[in-house]
Amino acid sequence: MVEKTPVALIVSDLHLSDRTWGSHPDLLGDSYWGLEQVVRRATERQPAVVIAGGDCLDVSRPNSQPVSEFLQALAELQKQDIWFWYIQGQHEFDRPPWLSVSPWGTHLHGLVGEVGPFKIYGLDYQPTAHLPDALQAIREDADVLICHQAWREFMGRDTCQGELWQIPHVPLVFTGDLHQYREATFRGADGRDFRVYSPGATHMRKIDEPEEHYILWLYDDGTVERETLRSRPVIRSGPLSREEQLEEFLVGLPEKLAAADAAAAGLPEALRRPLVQVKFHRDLPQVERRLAAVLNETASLHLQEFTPAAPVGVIGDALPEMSLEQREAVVASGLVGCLSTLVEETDPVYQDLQRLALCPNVRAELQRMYREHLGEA
Ligand SMILES: [Mn+2]
Repeated sequence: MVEKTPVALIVSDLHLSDRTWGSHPDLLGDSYWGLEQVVRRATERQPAVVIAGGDCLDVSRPNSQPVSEFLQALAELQKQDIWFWYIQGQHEFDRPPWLSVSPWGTHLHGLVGEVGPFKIYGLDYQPTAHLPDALQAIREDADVLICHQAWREFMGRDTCQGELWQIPHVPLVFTGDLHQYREATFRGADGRDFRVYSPGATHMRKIDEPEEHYILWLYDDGTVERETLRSRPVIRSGPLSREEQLEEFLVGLPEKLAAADAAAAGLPEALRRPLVQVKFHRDLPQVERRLAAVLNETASLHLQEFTPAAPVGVIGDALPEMSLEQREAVVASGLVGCLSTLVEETDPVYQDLQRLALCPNVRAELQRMYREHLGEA
């Protein structure tokens, strides 16, 4: 069977930067590898255009390497006559956009790009106050929107800039900003149904983001297909409340590390180092030392301490229809363990609640989250 030729490769939140986590300088190269995979797959499948949905760069005052890597990627696409269209996210926002230093690539903001049967309209990140007008200004002949916003339907009421149903007339929307894959159908104010895709980021930018990452292929019949990118391996402990749970995790860890190493075959050297996230009850003794003894510097360790669970009577009574045994299991898993009984783990609300549950200072964390969602962090 002949493989269909895609019209466009769609990617978002490449966040080109040397390091992802200031706290873990041993983790390098994830964002460059994301871009490399994009160029490689575009080279193999030859879409007419690569479209980037914002946050191509991580900051609006980047150092030279991210810019230089992007220039090389664009030169490579130019050599093959694959267009590159982009919009800006809040992270990289500048006038003129950084990517305009390249002769290749088109800043699609406010323009309609015609490719295959599509007329694709680009909209840079808009602050809340400007979004309604910007949406109304989407050109009437456009049938695809590429944008970069926090939408209420995906991110919750308190942190959003707008609501997807406000988007006029286009039947297909791609949005950056949510570092998570989503696809859903919504009904617009005009009564039409339209499809929305969030490709998610190309790599993990925060410890609680999903470890799966994707690019999207758009075909001329309007179908969209996702393809998994390869990423640094991640091992997560789940909440460890009791000594037996910690012991079990430590015993099983070498096997998990071996599996992670096998899964990392073929990745660039810097990405083969797995990321190990361990959430533990603060009363468990010497957790870091015991983990370090097993890891022997072969992994990047992210520790998250949590505080004691409330007594069974407090949380247990509020849990719906569970046997005493199930309740005890949930309560023993701590505050974080309880969250998953109330909110789906894939729900962004879950991630926010989890952050708040694990942080030492709720007020400071809320302020940080507020700034992040405004794009000021
Ligand atoms: Mn982003």
